[in-house]
Amino acid sequence: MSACVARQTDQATESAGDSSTGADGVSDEATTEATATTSVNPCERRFDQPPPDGLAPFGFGYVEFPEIDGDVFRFEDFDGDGHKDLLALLDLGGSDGAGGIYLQDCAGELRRHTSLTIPQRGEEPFVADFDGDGDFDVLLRESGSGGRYFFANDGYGHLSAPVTTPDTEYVVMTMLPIQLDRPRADLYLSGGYDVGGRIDRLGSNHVFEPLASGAIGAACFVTNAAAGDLDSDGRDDLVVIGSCNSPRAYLPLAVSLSRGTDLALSQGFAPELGYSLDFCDVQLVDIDGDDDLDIVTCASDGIASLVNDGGGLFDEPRLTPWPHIAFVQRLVPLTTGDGNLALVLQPGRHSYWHDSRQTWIWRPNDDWSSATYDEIEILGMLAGHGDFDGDGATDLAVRVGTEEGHLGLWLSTAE
Ligand SMILES: [Ca+2]
Ligand SMILES: [Ca+2]
Ligand SMILES: [Ca+2]
Ligand SMILES: [Ca+2]
Repeated sequence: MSACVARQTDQATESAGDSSTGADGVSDEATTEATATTSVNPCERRFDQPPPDGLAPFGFGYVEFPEIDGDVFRFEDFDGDGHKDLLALLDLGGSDGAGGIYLQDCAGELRRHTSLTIPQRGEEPFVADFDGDGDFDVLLRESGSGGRYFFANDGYGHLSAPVTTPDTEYVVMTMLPIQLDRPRADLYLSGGYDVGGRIDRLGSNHVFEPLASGAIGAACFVTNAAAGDLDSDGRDDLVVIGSCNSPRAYLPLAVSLSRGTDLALSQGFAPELGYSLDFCDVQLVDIDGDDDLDIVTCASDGIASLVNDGGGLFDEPRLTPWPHIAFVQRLVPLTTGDGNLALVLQPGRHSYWHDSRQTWIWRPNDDWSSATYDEIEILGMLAGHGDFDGDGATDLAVRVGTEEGHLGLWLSTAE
């Protein structure tokens, strides 16, 4: 945990003269809303009373922020002070999209810092350093398109007006940041069938340009993807899942390893597995404690896991049967208070046929041959995850409320 430091006041002073909401849709509210912060003892977190069947029995505390509206939340250190901050986004894809950055102090309190107006079709946010200047920027995908809106961070958590990259010439199935040349993040875009995929890099004009293209990713219709350094060479690698109507090329799960600023397909797992891998999050997490990233996702009959040999080569998928898998689209790995890995599972946001707030905590045995699970009440829909408080363990953000959503945080208290 980083040392407790008082919030610097120079940034608030610096931006005090810029309080208007201009044509760029970005305003600064640092000074006007600073007093909203609740005062507690320095570096002691407050917790609200969690439900008895929530995540508290698994080593989590709960804190709710009714004053922070949002449907989607992301944690990163936007002002570079060592504390993760919050990006909260509301009504993505709708006509009234809005958002803001909240800075975190060492007591875990959040103070509204900047607002942003979301372009009408902006959705699916990504936070990464796309321009390589050492701070976290924000990218929104244009709904149903390959278009993008880029917001540059000035290093202090103020975002620029969005710069638009036009739609691509082909249908983009999936998009995600990938670090092939750290600290800069590029953007992976999957096409379909003969298109393959593409890596785009942000240009100096803040518009993305193709960097590499070809059979990147390889699955026909990529439904989910994840990037992480699978072979420990310092560059991100790529895992995609998807489906394809052309049997010859059917690769429900494909692994591509970085080769410079390109990616080369290294493994594909094919339909003779007897089940499909599709439509659920892919997560890269060390499931066997050997310090390399393994793969976890959903299969048609349970949870699928693939173990890394340390060099980015994977064993055949291992299936842990689980009866409720058909409803699951959201999968978040976290560590419970006993130090073991668990998965939090929820139906997707658009699972209208099902209670999208239904939540399970799923805990595998040592060799993942079976698992125990409990249905739990986490008070909202999964809306983000990451290490919010800097203790190295994953925390969960939930969207609380049925009409307007606000932030609820499940914070790991495991030492
Ligand atoms: Ca910060
Ligand atoms: Ca940046
Ligand atoms: Ca790598
Ligand atoms: Ca591992």
